[in-house]
Amino acid sequence: MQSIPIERVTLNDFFERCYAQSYPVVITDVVQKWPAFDCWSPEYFVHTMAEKRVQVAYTQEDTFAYQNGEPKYGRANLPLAQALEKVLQTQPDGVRFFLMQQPMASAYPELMDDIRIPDWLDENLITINFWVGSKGAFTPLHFDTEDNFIAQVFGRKRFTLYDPAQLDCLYPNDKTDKYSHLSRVNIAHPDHHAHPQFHHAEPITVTLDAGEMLYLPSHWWHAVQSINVNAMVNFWQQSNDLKLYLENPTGIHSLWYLYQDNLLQSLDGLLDAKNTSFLACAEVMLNRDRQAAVLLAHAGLIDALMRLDLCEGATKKSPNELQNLIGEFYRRGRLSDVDLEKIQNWRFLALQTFTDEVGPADAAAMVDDVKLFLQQL
Ligand SMILES: O=C(O)CCC(=O)C(=O)O
Repeated sequence: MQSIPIERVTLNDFFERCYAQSYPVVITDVVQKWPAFDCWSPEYFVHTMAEKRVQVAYTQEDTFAYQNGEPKYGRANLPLAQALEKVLQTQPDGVRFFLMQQPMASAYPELMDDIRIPDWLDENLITINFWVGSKGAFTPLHFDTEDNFIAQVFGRKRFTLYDPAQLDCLYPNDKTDKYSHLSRVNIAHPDHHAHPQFHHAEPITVTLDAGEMLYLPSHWWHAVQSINVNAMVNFWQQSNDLKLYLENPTGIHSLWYLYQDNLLQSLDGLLDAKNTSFLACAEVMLNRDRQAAVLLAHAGLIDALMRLDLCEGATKKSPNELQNLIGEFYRRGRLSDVDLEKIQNWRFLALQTFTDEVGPADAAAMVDDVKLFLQQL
């Protein structure tokens, strides 16, 4: 399959022509201005933080893959100097090491002055990660639910990208899988018998050189190979593209991933910014994907309960404290036995969408009932 070339642009061009298009592009004139571009090297890291203990990933294969909801690679806790020594050389026993997705601000504060947080991102909303990859280390095909700005500081990486609209050719893991944002296709050795549509997928490949930054919009599928020993920093920030979750097949698939992670509550800010609600989205979705409508309606219920709790003076709870929250409302007489039963049934319907189809009448009734319930809450 021929790969589509990717454009290289200046930061000015990026803002004038590219950012709004949600299409991957390489920005050429950002990372070169960072102090890190001049000073980072494996020796510099050892010199700056030799004794710091770090979690380094290792595997017997090239690929840092997952199977049956578990990573197939291990993690060792080592002093940085030792971890880097292992990253620099493939070990005689074939084991490969990768300093993978290290939370930079908390775990590597001494490196923060060497980088520049892009001023078009919101410092309060971003996650910054630091990566040092060994030659050949391979991150298998997956998507993330955030926009990604990937800054290559030294060394090179090859990215293979697929548009989120190509979901049907990319064989994501089942919705129930903890890693449902991963593809089952090993793109280095595709099994065309098991994944016959994969050869229709149209990749975009790009080699990111030292000093370049890749803009990878949220939900774009990507697999990444380290061409040589390299260091990179990436910035994740939630996309402001609500339509993705309501219209795009990968965006819709990601609703189940986010539901497993946080009962969809991470979409709350995006919905507020777009002046809409989970319930309004659920109504729209009934005609497009009623399974997603059920999930959104359930998220709307949770959102309303959490907002009510905040209004009543409680501190913000995490979605996994939901059961306590419901119990608390019940004890205070805010919810009746009938309410509890309804809430339980809606939760079951939401869970049913992971494995079975919810029928059209049940989905429509749930969206209506949750709406009515929230009006009376
Ligand atoms: O660099 C890698 O190996 C993986 C990077 C990645 O998947 C990401 O930044 O989302």
